[in-house]
Amino acid sequence: MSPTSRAGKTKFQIDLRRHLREHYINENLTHLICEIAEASKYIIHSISTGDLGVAGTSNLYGEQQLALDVLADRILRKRLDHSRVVANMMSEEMDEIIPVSPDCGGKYSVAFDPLDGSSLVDVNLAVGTIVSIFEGCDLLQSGRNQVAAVYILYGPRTTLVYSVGKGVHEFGMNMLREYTLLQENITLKPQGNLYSPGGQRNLYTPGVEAFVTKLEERGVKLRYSGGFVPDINQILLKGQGVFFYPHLQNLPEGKLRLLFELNPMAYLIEQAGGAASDGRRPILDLQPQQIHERSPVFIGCKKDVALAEEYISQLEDGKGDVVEKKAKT
Ligand code: AFP
Repeated sequence: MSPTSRAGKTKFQIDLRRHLREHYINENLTHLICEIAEASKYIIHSISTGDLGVAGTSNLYGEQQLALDVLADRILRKRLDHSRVVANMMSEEMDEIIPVSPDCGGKYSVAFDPLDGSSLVDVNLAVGTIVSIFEGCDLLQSGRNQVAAVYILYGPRTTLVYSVGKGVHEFGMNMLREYTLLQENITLKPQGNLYSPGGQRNLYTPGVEAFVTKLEERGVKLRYSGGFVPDINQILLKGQGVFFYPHLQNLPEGKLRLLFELNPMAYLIEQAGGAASDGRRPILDLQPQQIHERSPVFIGCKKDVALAEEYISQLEDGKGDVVEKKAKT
């Protein structure tokens, strides 16, 4: 939609549905993203009023499911199930893909983490919902094939960030519980001055240890909340920084899940001009072999991610000395 068509409107009056329509997004995809936004309103309610206890069940990873995990999962699944535009869906809380419609035409398949960081709710830290969207029925595709990614951050304010491949845009929930535009076309600088290091430092491998030491020598500030959504949101909205949950000596595949956490966030960060790598290749180029696959991740400013890859390449894959100038390209 041309800027003049926004004549007389402030950006805060541009709601999510209008923004999607301005970008001529397919009606079904617009409806799907708006349904995800609607579901978040019920998740917010469950966070502020729900039982913080355990649900007495565990997910495929053997992690205790909190009552909130199960509740948030049910809310999102119900919304997607009734949306009429979903073919298959897969939740981090479930063991297998949930078929919704055998007809793939014009429909989407969705992988989501309904409440990422849920263990932080009982200490009142920010948590989020992460959603990855593919066209058609196949969820075991490389992240490069996603057509959209969305996250909702339940923090001091509730915000929603999405991309359909035409930039990254942020919305805030207003008093009427509508999402209205806060920022458009969010971009990252080539290099940052904050880092978000996951995992235990004493278990870092030589390349990762050298990478972190280099960041610290550069005077980069440590910002880590234990929640992937707030930590990535901070990097996006500050326009700089690098998050990593690397391969560890005792955990070569790292901790974070490829389909539910890494693919959607890598899609958004690349759309914002950043990079996301498993330490050796782009996250979005990884071909998942099974739905609950994990991967190491270095995500954020391009030069910082490239520097991590250089140290890992030189010190772990035996490719000579660290030639930092290459990381500056
Ligand atoms: P939970 O969903 O089990 O709280 O894990 C959150 C998470 O998957 C991701 O949001 C964080 O970045 C990462 O784990 C934090 O892991 P550590 O607690 O090991 O730092």
